[in-house]
Amino acid sequence: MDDLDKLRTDLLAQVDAAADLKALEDVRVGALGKKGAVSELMKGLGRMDPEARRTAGAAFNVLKTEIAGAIEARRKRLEGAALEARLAGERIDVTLPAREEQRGSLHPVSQTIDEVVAIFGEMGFTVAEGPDIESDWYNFTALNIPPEHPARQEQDTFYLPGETDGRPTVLRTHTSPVQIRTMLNAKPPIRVICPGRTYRCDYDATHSPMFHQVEGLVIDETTHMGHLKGCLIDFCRAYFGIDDLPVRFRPSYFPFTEPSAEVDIGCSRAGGELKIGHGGDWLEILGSGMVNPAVLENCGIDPTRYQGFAFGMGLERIAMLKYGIPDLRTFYESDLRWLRHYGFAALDLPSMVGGLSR
Ligand code: 2NM
Repeated sequence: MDDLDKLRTDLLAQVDAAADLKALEDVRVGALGKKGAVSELMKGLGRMDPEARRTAGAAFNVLKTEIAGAIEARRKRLEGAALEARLAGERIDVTLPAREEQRGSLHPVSQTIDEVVAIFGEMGFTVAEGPDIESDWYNFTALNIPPEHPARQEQDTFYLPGETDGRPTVLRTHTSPVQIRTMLNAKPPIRVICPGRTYRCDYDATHSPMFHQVEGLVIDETTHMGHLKGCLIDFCRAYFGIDDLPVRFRPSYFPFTEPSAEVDIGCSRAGGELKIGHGGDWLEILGSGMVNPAVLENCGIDPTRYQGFAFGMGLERIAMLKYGIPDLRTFYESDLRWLRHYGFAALDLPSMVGGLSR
């Protein structure tokens, strides 16, 4: 039985020495597997005489049970240790500060549209929209822009292939076609503003082939130039947030308005730096005028009964002036650092682009 004791000691030492589950399984196969040391002993029982077989069999079974028990105990230890190691590796520190959430904000152009819409919304205007692709009748003819006018030339206007309603097709060069459509479809009184994309063949630091405009239109029986002046003075002061901002109306010419006036606001250019407000200098900010009776006629509105005023401004331009943005082209470069810098905090109000429509 010395041999059996030695085997027992040897196998228990192997079990103790197994450093991981894989090594332990090798030990199990070497001891209890089909050709394992203990199994080989069992096979020898058949060659013994009955008396010896009974004693040896009992001893082998005790050994087998002991080794199996030791392996099982060792397996539990190793599994526990493996779990501990995994948990330690996956431990997270729940007291660490949370990562800051990346918040989106409205593009400065959208925010400026919202601001302008909110100001005119207070005055009772609704928002009207129309297609970017127009026939030259809506974009030029209805607006009393003559066939030989330079704005109609290919140098200034994007003409698209094909005709629309039997007329040349253009990308609208202003949002005035929306006002033409409004006059054709609605009865006065009319009070709309039309923000949207516009297109002209032009590209430098202050011109982009695609840019945005807001135009406005008011038509009623008694609307006169005093309304135009009051409305636009209020708008300039509200938009720039200066209650006593100087506003000046300077005679001008547009085919679609008569009389026409350019609107300037007070500013100072002392030391080469532009400051909006008081200062003795003037800065052009929008165009305006009383709607030309010929335009009313083109839109089926009786000019002997109705009159009105209209105005238009470049959105990027008024955004650049208010927020000190020096280059128009940066509006469309999608540079995240620029957008974060000028992309101000999200408004409390939901975006009103398209949201004040009738
Ligand atoms: C401007 C300046 C002056 C204008 C006129 C019209 C319409 F359709 F009523 F005739 N829409 N927009 C207008 C008038 C636009 O932009 C500088």
